[in-house]
Amino acid sequence: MNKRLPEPDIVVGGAPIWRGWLGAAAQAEMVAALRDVVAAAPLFSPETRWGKKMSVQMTSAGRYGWFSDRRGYRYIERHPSGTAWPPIPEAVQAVWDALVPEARAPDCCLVNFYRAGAKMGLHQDHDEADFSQPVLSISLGDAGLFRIGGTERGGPTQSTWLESGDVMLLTGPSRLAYHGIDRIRGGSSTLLADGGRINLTLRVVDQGASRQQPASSCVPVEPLTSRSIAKP
Ligand SMILES: O=C(O)CCC(=O)C(=O)O
Repeated sequence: MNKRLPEPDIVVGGAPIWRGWLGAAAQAEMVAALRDVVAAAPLFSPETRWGKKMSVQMTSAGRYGWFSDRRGYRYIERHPSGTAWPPIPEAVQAVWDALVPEARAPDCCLVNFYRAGAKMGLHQDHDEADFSQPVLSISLGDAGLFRIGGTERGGPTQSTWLESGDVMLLTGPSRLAYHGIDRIRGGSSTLLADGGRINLTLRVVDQGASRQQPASSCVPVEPLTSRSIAKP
């Protein structure tokens, strides 16, 4: 980790967490930018390989967006409507630049929206080409109970509430850790007028320039089993 960084407030399952990294004004600014993302690329509920709708609604910004249907989980270069994903908002990119300045630029910002009752089963973020690059998570709105284990399914796990403004990294030993969201604490934040939780994850999907290939051969188009979302 970069030596100039402030120490994280807590490390859970190997994942450093900076509590309240974003203050109230920065959170509001980010939500405003995300409204533009959602206007250009509306939220949708992906389907699992088993044909069940996920309880979390999603969209993306950047070159790639995360997508799932009966063919499996994968990154795609266009929103299901056919339009290109909008650019990653500057305020979001700025968090990456501040916390992981030595990492490659993210090419995907997955936007997850959890209403009360939504959750995300334990899974690995395993569909990116280079696991030396971190995944950076930003939480906004209602708190979410985050659970993280090891790199094998079924091992011991630890939990922590991720609150609005918290920023976390999946990096080093936690990069491939199983993780998920067990539940949302409705009414715990006033950031979003109608409640709910937004989670952003910035990711580097593509291979590095030294191993650059045409985009069509970098991004998996066949079903992937690695991101095994257990129970949406
Ligand atoms: O909502 C969260 O905090 C976790 C999101 C997540 O695990 C993912 O998008 O892969």
